[in-house]
Formats: sequence, C-alpha cells, structure tokens
Amino acid sequence: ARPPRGAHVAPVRSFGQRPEYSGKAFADLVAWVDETAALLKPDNIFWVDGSAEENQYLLDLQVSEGRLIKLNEDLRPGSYLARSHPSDVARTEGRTFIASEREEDAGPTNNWADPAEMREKMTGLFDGAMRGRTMYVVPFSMGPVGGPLSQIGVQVTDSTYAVVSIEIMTRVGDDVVREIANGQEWVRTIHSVGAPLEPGQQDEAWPCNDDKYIVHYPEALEVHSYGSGYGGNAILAKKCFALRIASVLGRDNGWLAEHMLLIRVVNPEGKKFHVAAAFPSACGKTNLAMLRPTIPGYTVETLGDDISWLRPGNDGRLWAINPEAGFFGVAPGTGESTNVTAVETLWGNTIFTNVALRPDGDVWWEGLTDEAPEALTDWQGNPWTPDMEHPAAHPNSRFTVSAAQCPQISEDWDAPQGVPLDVILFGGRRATNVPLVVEATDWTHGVFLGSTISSERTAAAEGLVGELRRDPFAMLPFCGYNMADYFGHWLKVGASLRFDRAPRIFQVNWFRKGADGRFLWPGFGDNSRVIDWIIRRIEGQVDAVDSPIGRLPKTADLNLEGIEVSDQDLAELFDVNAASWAHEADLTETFYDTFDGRVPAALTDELNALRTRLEAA
Ligand code: GTP
Ligand code: SPV
Ligand code: MN
Repeated sequence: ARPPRGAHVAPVRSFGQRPEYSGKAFADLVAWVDETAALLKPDNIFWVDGSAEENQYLLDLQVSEGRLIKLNEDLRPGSYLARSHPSDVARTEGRTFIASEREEDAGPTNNWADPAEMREKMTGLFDGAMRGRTMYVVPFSMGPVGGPLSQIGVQVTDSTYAVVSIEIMTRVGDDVVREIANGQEWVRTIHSVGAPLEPGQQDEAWPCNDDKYIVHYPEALEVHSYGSGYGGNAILAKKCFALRIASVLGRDNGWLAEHMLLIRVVNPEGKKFHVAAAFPSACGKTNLAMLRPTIPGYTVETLGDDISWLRPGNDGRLWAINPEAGFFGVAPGTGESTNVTAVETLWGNTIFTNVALRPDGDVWWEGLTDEAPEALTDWQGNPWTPDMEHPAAHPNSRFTVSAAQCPQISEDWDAPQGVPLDVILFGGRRATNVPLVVEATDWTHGVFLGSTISSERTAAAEGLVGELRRDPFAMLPFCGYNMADYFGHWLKVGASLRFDRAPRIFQVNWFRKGADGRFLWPGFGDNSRVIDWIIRRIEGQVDAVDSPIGRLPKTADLNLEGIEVSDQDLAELFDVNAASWAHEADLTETFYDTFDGRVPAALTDELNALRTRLEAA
C-alpha cells in the first residue's frame, strides 16, 4: 500500500541511512563509497534500500522538484512522465568506450580507450561533478538475489530518475548489501549527469552535459558514465553491466550474455518450448516477448524482453535467465492492435519518458490509438496538434514498468536456475533479401547466421535512421570484447552442449518489404505462425526445403488461416535471389576482413560454402 500523498514531508523513518554489516567485504564497499564521494563531492550521500516507502518518497521528491509529472491518478495510477533534455534521448554509441588493457581485446567494432588514460580523464570529469546534489548508493542484483546465475553490483548516481528506474529494472535492496558483506563479487559503477550546481543556481528539470562518456573497464569490472541521464547510458545495470561487462564474464567462465528476449511457448498438445531471440534495438524484442498468438491452440508466456544470460547446464542443455526485473520498452508503435499485452502492462505504476501528455493527465504516443487526440503537449512540453509535422512522442520514447505487472508473465520468469532453451532466433530489420524464416543446418551454421545479421538503423541510438548496418547477434553496441573472439566463444559454448540437446537456430525477418514499400508480412501476433512452423519443425512434424542460405518452409506447411497474404507476397517473402546474396556474401567478407584474421575458420568456411551453394543455384 502506498503511503498517503505528502507523507514524505514527515517520513516515518529517515531515508538514506547506511545499513550496517560487519567484516572486510562490507568495509571495502563503504571505503569505495567514501572514496567516490570524496571525488564527486556531493552534498549528501543516500543509501537506497529499495522499500516501497522510500520509492514513493523519491517519486514525490521529483514531482516537487519539477523533474516528473504525476499522471492522472484515476486514469494511470502511480505513474509519471519524465521529459529529457532534447539532446539526451538515446544511447550515445560514439561516446561509449571499452577500456580493456589491450586494444585488440576491444576489437574493431568498439571504441577502445587506454584504461589508465581514461581513468585520468574520468577522474577529472568526476571531480566535483555532484556538487549541490545528492549521491545515491544503489545496490542491485541482476537475477534473483543469491541465484546461481545472478550477479550483483552497486551504482552510485546523482540522478533520482535513474534511481527509480533502476528500482524497476533490477532488484534493489539491503539483501544485496548482505550478499556483498558475505563476500560475493560485485561490479562497481559510477554515474553522474555531469551538472554540478553552484550555491543558489537554478537546476534544470533534466540536467545533463554535452560532453558524454560511457566507459567500461572489463578487467576491473567497473563502469564510469558521465553526462547522460537516458536509458542504457544511465541505468548501468542494463547494457553496461548485463551485456558489456557480463559478456566478458561469460567469455571467461563459459557462458553467454545476450541481447535476447525470452519466452515460453505452449503448443496445442500442452508441450512447453523456450525460445530466445536476438533482434537489434527497436526491432521487435518487446513485441515478440509479449506475443499474443493469432492462431488457436498456442499460448505464449513472457520471461524477458531484452537481455538473456545463457549457461550450459549439467544436462547438456543451454539454460537461460532474464537478469532484469522490468521492461524499458519503446512506446511508439505500442497499441491495442500491435502489442495489447504491453498496453495492459502499462495500466499503472509506470514511468514514461518523452511521450506526449493528454489534457486529461494521461499519456499518448504515435500508434497507441489510430487517431491522435485533438490536442496534446508534445514530448518537449509544447502544445501539439495532429496537423504538425513532428511526432508528439519522441521516436525513442519509452516506458519503464515492472515485469511482474505483465498479464502473461510466466510463473518461472524469476526462477533462479532459469529455463532450458529449445530455440534461438536471430533477426533484424531488412527490407530486402532476408526471408521470413530460415533454419540453420547446424550450430556452426547458426553462429554464421548470427554473425552476419545486419539491420536498418533505428532511433534507439544516435545516427541516421534507416541506414543498413552490420549488427552481429544484435550485439554490435553491446559486446564488451573483440567480436571475432565472441563468435569463437559461441562456437565453444555450442561444443560444450550435448549435440542433440543444443537449441536449434533460425533466422527471421518480420520487416521484408515489397517493391511498393509496404511490409509483406503482417507481423506482431501473426509472428506466431512462424513460431508454429519452427516448433513443428523441431518436433519433426514438417519437412523443410534446402536453399543456398539454409532451410526454408514449404509454404503449404505455414498456417495462414485467417490472414490475407497473396501468393505473390508469399513468394517474395521467401525469395532467395542468388545475385543479391552473392553481393551480401561479399559484404560479409568485407566485414570479416575488418577483424584482421581473427574470425574463426569455421565461419570463413561457412562463407565459402555459402558462395559455392549460391554459384550452383
Ligand atoms: P529495444 O528496447 O530498443 O531493444 O527494442 P525492441 O527490440 O524491444 O523493439 P520493440 O518490440 O519495442 O519494437 C520496436 C518497433 O518495431 C515498434 O515500433 C514496433 O511496433 C515495431 N515492430 C515490432 N514487431 C514488429 C513486427 O512484427 N512487424 C512490424 N512491421 N513492426 C514491428
Ligand atoms: C536498446 O537500445 O537496446 C534498449 C534501450 O533496450 S537502452 O536501455 O537505452 O539501451
Ligand atoms: Mn534492447
């Protein structure tokens, strides 16, 4: 139960007190916090305990400071709107660095920086960066606290918005401090928006700095983030820790940290299958994670929508957990007809960022309803009407909501041991070439498919939207080490599985377009038709047709009952044009060449075999 409004004025307890534990490990934590505070020079230190009362206090505080807008309690209970600075709206990949000891360990796809130089640089930026602000100390767990696949960390931050976001996205609390005190290894992360306040200086609603640095020290298990308050730049447990740092932990310990959603599919016979899927940012993970099948007999349960940690089990299978506790999802395009599960998840207790505000105190974004309301306040706080050129919500506007609030969340979504994987999907946003679905012939071919994923750029990161770029395994911006070594690690993990128990790998593309520019496939709930074929395939119920790029469905085996897909569209959806694929193979070679011979021979062999098959086609 939430305390009555205004309760924070006379709190029942004093918030922010340091918990007390004995022993060296806890003393090390305190020493690190003190050292960090000595450098960043905040006015106060606030230890976050993750309680509901404290959370409400932090939300109310931000409302009173003008950082959050409280939404209409009757329409959207317990929910808030944040408006970022217009320059701070997405991850800044150009300002993201892997500061590994050796440059070759970062590889050509990452920005490398010398860790000693970077520490000096960051020390300079951090010095006094929290003046006039409170430094929050946020202990968090990725995965259930104490779980066998879980990892813990601490983020210090001067952003109250980051604190309440981390509280939704991870497990925050004193029980994490207890784990640290018990000697559990933890990741040290420092975040500052880089906007110290002089005495009497008027604050901004969304302070940030034009100079941004998101720096990872993989050997030291540390992250430094400066200048941004948005998403993956500021919620350091997410992309910085659970992908970039965790991928390095996985490399060194035989597991995988992946940019993957995770679902359980129950087929008409009641049999359960677990599917993980890697799609680049803003390419449909949250949507597939919340799939409502349009074909009868199937149900889908949500386990995770963005990150999966995969570990070989003693049984020779690959086990997966979702290390997060919430969804940080793209708002635009989320509506009754596309993702009704998300719409239902967002009924309340949600933080919205950069969406539009309705006159009645509720929120709106493009795609929530077919028609825009007559008058809105846009994401920057200006009056907006439907005749305006620019969208009311920013294209990368987001919702932050607890996973437990999803109506189709699986009862096993927080099972500490995870779930055994049956299927892995790789996908991207491709208007041409890539068929609706292709099955890999074996694990190595599947790794080849993953390594060749490319996708049209989206608004989730800075850059030109629509431009095609390589995004292997959907991990281009998130792999914390040399991508070629990462390909090799995937081969190694596959070899450590029992050959007949390894997940089967498929490539999918919901985004193929006809010559007239329209999507050939209805997508969303109808993607269940592709999942259905995949499951019947692994159950040995249907055959496939060999093509140069992998196995394709016989179109008669696809359940298309109830949708209109013309024969011509269907043919186009599965068309494999030898000439364009030969060009695609050339581009893959060019991409592989950027790794200076480090790409595993098994993958260059796959590329040669693809070319041979294309020539014979
Ligand atoms: P991140 O949170 O950035 O990692 O994104 P995501 O991969 O979770 O993508 P999300 O599910 O939020 O989808 C991003 C955009 O793609 C939204 O605008 C969706 O409406 C759209 N989208 C998702 N699935 C489909 C589909 O099957 N077909 C089409 N045409 N669009 C889709
Ligand atoms: C993505 O860009 O893949 C996201 C959003 O999920 S962020 O947390 O900002 O990385
Ligand atoms: Mn993502």
